[in-house]
Amino acid sequence: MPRLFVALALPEDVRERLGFLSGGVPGARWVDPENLHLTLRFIGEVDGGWADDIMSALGGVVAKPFELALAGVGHWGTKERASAIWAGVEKNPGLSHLQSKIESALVRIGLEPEGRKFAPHVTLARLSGSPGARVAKFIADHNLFRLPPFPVTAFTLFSSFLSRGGAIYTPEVEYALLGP
Ligand code: 2AM
Repeated sequence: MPRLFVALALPEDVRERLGFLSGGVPGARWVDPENLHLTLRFIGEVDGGWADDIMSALGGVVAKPFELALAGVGHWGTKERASAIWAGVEKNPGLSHLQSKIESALVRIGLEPEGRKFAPHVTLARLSGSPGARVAKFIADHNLFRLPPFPVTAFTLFSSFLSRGGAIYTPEVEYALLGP
């Protein structure tokens, strides 16, 4: 059964520039640039019938395109026991609106609500046993990280398969955001 999640795919130049951040943290498993994305809603494993309902619910989401700027870096966990480092997002009402539309569409068809507050981020690396001082240095070194805004004109339903080489993400359906 596939694991599903809803995310923003990132333009190639954005993924490439995020890729330049990789390095300098022992114990970090850096996400391949082609796999970098911004999760809007993790769904998890679902069986076939659900997948159809999910696809039609997502197809009913109406939201406008917006511009998105990635900025800042941060980590999950304490510095001494950090589990991941990520790039952040500048405050973005268009993104929050889209995420809440997706959340309510999925809850309406019967998925469990996501209990956690939406914290938009692009995971750059997953960490195990990374020294706190090196995590702190990474955060300090990239304190001023910011990419020029790019247009977001669609969101994507991805499937995720865990393989020996790590997760493989496949875009399954792309949903256009509608003008003006
Ligand atoms: P992450 O980037 O913060 O690790 C595909 O696995 C995407 O879904 C990832 O971006 C991951 O977020 C997110 N994800 C994976 N497992 C999750 C879970 N149990 N709850 C919430 N999000 C999850």
